[in-house]
Amino acid sequence: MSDTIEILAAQVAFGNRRALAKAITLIESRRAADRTKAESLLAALPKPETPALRLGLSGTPGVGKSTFIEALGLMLVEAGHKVAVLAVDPSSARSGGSILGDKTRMEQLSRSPQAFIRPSPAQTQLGGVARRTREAIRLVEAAGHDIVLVETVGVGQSETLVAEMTDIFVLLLAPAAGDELQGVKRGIMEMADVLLVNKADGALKPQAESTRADYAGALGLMRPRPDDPKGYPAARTLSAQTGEGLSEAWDTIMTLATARLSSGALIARRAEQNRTWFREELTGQFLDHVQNLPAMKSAISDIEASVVSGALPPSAAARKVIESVFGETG
Ligand SMILES: Nc1nc2c(ncn2[C@@H]2O[C@H](COP(=O)(O)OP(=O)(O)OP(=O)(O)O)[C@@H](O)[C@H]2O)c(=O)[nH]1
Ligand SMILES: [Mg+2]
Repeated sequence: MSDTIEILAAQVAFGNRRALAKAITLIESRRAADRTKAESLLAALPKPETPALRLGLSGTPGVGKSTFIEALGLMLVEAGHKVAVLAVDPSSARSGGSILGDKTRMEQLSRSPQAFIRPSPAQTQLGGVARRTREAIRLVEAAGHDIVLVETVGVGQSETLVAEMTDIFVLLLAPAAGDELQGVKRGIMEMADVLLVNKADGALKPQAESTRADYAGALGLMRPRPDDPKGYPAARTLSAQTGEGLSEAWDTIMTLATARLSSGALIARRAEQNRTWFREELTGQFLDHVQNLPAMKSAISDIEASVVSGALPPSAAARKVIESVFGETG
């Protein structure tokens, strides 16, 4: 390992913010030489003494995620925690507007020396986003952040991705008119451990409460997770803007976290996540490796034209390529 990587690892572990930012830039890089360095860096990091709490947070645009993170983050920092906020946005829809919004909405938190906020880089591949975020979690934990928030905009597959790398998944919702469940997909509801109906303030307060009751009813119909304490998944109301209900929401999250930690469920979940991560890395690296074999490249270019012209079906052509490189696959 090179000296510079060893020094960078030590600086990250010491809690140096510039080193942390630099380390995250390194793991985000798609250059092959940087990947090798990133792997050495990750290997050189010390394990945190106590596991940090990894929280996933999702909610549709405008529901109040940034406002919530700002309020919660400041509350936690005041209580002596070190908080990291990472964003997952595979669609890279987070254009100028949102980043600008985040800068103003998380203004105080982003100025706190006890907080570290890293927006999502523009990335196209879901796999790349997953790797980058998991590795960034490792880095911020090594830097002493004991609470890691992973935020995602409620679109498509990103919730699954975030739920698969966190200990507890929180879904932020808006007060709904009528008894509609806001078209929240069942799969997303099933992933949620804590549902928080935000904006329970002013004129919206009664609506937020009835929305909470509707969701609580829907949650009651779903199969509880056997290891979780009674009452979970839970639904609460809060106002990220006024702070009302914020500490109760945090208590709801912490009660579950404590229960999962003492029952061993949290450690078991992480072990399973490590297994999934390893399998995904294996598949990804295997693909990269095989696709870059010279024999593979030439076999592909030999056959591609006949697929394009319609002379060969794609499936048969793919099999032919693989057999020509690796022999009969049976
Ligand atoms: N009344 C009320 N408004 C809120 C509350 N929380 C957030 N808002 C407002 O809702 C709007 C959106 O808030 P954001 O925190 O930017 O929402 P977001 O989920 O981060 O939005 P995106 O980043 O675009 O996905 C802003 O105008 C906030 O001021 C709340 O608790 N009560
Ligand atoms: Mg936001």
